[in-house]
Amino acid sequence: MSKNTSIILPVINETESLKKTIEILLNEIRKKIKEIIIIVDKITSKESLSIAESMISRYPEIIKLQWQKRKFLGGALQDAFEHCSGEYCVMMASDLETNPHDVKKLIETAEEGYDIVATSRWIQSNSFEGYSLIKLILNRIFQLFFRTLYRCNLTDLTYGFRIYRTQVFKEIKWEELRHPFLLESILKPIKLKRYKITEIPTTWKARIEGTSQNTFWRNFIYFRTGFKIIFLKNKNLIKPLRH
Ligand SMILES: Nc1nc2c(ncn2[C@@H]2O[C@H](COP(=O)(O)OP(=O)(O)O)[C@@H](O)[C@H]2O)c(=O)[nH]1
Ligand SMILES: [Mg+2]
Repeated sequence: MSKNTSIILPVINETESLKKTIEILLNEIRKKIKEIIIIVDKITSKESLSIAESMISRYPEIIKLQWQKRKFLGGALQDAFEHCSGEYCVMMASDLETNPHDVKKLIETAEEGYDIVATSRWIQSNSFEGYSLIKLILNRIFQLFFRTLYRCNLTDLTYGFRIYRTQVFKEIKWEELRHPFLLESILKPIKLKRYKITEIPTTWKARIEGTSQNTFWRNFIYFRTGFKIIFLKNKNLIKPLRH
């Protein structure tokens, strides 16, 4: 399959890492990419916007800039997915924490016939670089707990690095505007049991520029999201059909 994938890059304060992400993607999988959507907010830095603009003027036929209407990371991703025109879309970051070299494998695996391919930092040992020990322990407990609750075999439910058949995004009703959208966007498809989902190993490396938009304490809100979705009726997870 060629030129069938849209890639979403949310940007707040990334500069060199945004540039490098795009360069790696275009070097390795240009033939597969239909579009790269850079999604930005009012708070996106001037430096980031100027890098985005210079990349767009170099690759005007592939890269697009989109201003988010909804707030926060979840809102940005939901806005961006509505603009995807590829058959598949990739959710990732532009801070190089999500390894752009793994996008090739994500696309190849999706093409084997999956609706969603997630990545996991818990398949191979030593996949985290620069992650604090306390976060590592809490993350592991969280993953084990929610994979048992949702009776699924995925090992990394909170990592926002996945490929989706774009249709999946258009069908489901999304609610979370902040980072827990990264959890909602896998739990709702799992709960619906109508999609073919798998995962591949990946690595995580702490960013070397800019800062995260998430705080340590906000990570606990993921529990609320995880519990809330298990009690929702499946018919309430799907968007009503438009006539
Ligand atoms: N457009 C947009 N991008 C965001 C927002 N929040 C985070 N991002 C981007 O999404 C990616 C992941 O967010 P980050 O803050 O690094 O979260 P963390 O890796 O979970 O700590 C980064 O590339 C951010 O710049 C937002 O509100 N709007
Ligand atoms: Mg990050």
